Amino acid sequence: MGLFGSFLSKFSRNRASIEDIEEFRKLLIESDLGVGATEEIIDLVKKEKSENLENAVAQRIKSFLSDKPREISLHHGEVTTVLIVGVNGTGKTTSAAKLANFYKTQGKKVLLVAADTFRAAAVDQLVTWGSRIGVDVVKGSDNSDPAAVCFDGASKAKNENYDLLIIDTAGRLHTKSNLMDELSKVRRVIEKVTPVNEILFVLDGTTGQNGIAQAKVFSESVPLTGMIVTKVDGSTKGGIALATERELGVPLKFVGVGENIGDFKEFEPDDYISELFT
Ligand SMILES: Nc1nc2c(ncn2[C@@H]2O[C@H](COP(=O)(O)OP(=O)(O)OP(=O)(O)O)[C@@H](O)[C@H]2O)c(=O)[nH]1
Ligand SMILES: [Mg+2]
Repeated sequence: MGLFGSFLSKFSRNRASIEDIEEFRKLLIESDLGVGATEEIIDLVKKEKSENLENAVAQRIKSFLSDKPREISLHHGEVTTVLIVGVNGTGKTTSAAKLANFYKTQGKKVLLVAADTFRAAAVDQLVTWGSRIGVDVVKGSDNSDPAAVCFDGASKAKNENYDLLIIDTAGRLHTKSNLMDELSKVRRVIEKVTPVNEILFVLDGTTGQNGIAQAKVFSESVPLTGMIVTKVDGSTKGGIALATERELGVPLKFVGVGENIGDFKEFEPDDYISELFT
């Protein structure tokens, strides 16, 4: 049984001691749930009748979650455009490829755009994924304007009736305002061709509380519609994504659980909570 669940079942059997509560608090903080959520859960543990405790904690965690849709709704006969954004190294390119594969295996016609034009290696990385999964990739010449590559990709997707257009952007530090402006420009330019339906923020599950600040700044430049949390393998449970969703109301949509193309799933709140408890 996981630590979280074993604490809760202990608390529902016996009165929680001060030491146990402190240990539980430490565990919640280490899981990156954030101070606010941690204190709410600790208060429940102190107050709730023991036989209701697990249910009460599950309900409380649910109350942290957004009620915005988690599914990407594909519009029949039109291209659905997804922009992938985030700071450096969080797993954007891998997630773009995973997402492309996810829809390709559902029979959708998917186009990828390599808009990280600063590094030839970044373009090659996406092109390699594209050929492995059998998805077309649009790329520009080295150091070309990312917005121009996106424009070309959007035009191709629209003219050639793709179902889904997934655009991988360069990693950018949220503290660099010129890079954040570039992202707004990319969005504006794509929207000359077709609406941007989804802007997914890729959050590294191992990044700690700084993830919230990153997401906040990105959301000031472009309207985030969802998140992908990555590297939720090993001991990481993705608590930072929950904390970010609680703070910003941006729904977590997908979870990356490894480096392989299939290590990817839709986020299911009920499954997530029951995994915490088992
Ligand atoms: N364990 C694990 N590794 C992952 C996951 N997603 C991505 N990675 C790894 O994280 C590293 C960075 O992934 P990329 O997809 O290149 O990240 P990026 O955000 O595109 O990076 P930049 O373009 O440089 O900003 C690679 O070694 C990936 O294999 C995941 O879900 N689990
Ligand atoms: Mg990349």
